[in-house]
Amino acid sequence: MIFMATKIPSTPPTPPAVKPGRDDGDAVVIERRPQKTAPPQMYQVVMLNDDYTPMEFVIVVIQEFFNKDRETATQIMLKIHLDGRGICGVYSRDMAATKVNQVMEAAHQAGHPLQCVSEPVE
Ligand code: TYC
Repeated sequence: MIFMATKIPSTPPTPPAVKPGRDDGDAVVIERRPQKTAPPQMYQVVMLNDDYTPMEFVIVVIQEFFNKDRETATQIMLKIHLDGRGICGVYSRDMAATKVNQVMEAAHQAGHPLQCVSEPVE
């Protein structure tokens, strides 16, 4: 036969005394572990300056393929023109490669030497 306690004890059990600053032995320690899966490496699509591609063509390409408004596209184009290179967008590796191909294909079709590369973000 199984007997079970049916009464609530009149005095609740007193917790064991814990010396300040000491572990009482029952503490649950949750260890902070480093994240197991690193976030995916992202890639920036960098456009390069040249002396021949018309500024207007670059602006339109940046608007079309990188979804920038005309104002932003113009600023990016001018940065490339002045600095030699500029970031048009940051994407997953596949998407960055697609953007590079789209830009290179459009430039080739139009007969411009515009160059574009993708590189891992630091
Ligand atoms: N330097 C070009 C010119 O003066 C304009 C240009 C800007 C070309 C950006 C390429 O990625 C580029 N016509």
